[in-house]
Amino acid sequence: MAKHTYKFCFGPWNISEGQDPYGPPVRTPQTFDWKLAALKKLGYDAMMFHDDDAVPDVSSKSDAQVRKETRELRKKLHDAGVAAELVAPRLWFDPRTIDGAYTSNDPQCRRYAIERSLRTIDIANQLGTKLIVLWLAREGSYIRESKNARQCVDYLVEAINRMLAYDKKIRISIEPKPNEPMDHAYIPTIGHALALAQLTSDPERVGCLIETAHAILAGLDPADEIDFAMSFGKLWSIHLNDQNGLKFDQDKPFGSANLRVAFNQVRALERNGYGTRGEYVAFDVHPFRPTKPEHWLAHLENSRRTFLKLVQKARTFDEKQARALIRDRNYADLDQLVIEHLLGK
Ligand code: XLS
Ligand code: MG
Repeated sequence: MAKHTYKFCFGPWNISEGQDPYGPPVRTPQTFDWKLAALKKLGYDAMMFHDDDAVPDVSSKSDAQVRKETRELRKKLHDAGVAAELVAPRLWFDPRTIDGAYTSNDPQCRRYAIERSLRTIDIANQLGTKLIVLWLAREGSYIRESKNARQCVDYLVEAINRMLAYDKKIRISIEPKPNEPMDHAYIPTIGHALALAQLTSDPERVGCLIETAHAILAGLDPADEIDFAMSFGKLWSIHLNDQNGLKFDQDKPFGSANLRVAFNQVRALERNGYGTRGEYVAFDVHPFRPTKPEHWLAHLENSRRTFLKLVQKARTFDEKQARALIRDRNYADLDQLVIEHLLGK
């Protein structure tokens, strides 16, 4: 197995304030500068951004103002020695995307979504990254009869084609999630994302991003999603976290709910050489709501710690014995081999 080192990343939204649908924030927001300093202190390598993490209220600002603020951010990142991994348009907050962004029934709203995405590309270019992420949050339906799903696939392809034509060098990673905030999303899994890529004008530049919790919410094993995406050479970023079954999107620390599922994700990343082509390991994790401000970074520190320990577990797993048990079709002992390896001495 490859013995490369990994590079780590998180986004400003991962130092969150604890709001949920039933209660307000419970921690006072920190400034961007504080978050960048925290990222440095934790020894992470890169930060990921939504367009409005880079330029707050991006939609209400002129092109010149957006360029100016992005330039200032670029300098901050440069001075801190921190890379920008990716930029994602945060389309799901704006009133114009209330019924979907690229797949809204209203042509003006669809136009807004595309124009905002092109601006995201400008921001990414200025920050020195060619990776654009699309979490297709509101591209789905609350009730099926409200939209034409066949038409919506065409809308998604049209939006992606506009982005690909706007900049011939960008790559787009689709981050699928099966539900929430919608009842059902149009692109729920990696298979859907990669199939959609084939309909676009440049399939080579359309790949995916797997988030552990989203795969689990789709009833899938994230390790299999990793192997599938990497068979196509299309896993360009990953959001590791955890999820305790079919609930709301929990974004727990990596390995928190199911260590074995986490181990298998690391094993899949290892066997496919994830990271050797410059990809980052990002943790899309959130602090538990009761977290005190003085413990605010623990979920990020702990997720990386667990990840690195699982890398060691993947590298020291007795592959020879596993192969022998597989040959003998002795899956009971293979199961126990994994359990005892994870339990340690
Ligand atoms: C939300 C998504 C989001 C993306 C980037 O669940 O994970 O945070 O990672 O838009
Ligand atoms: Mg994510």
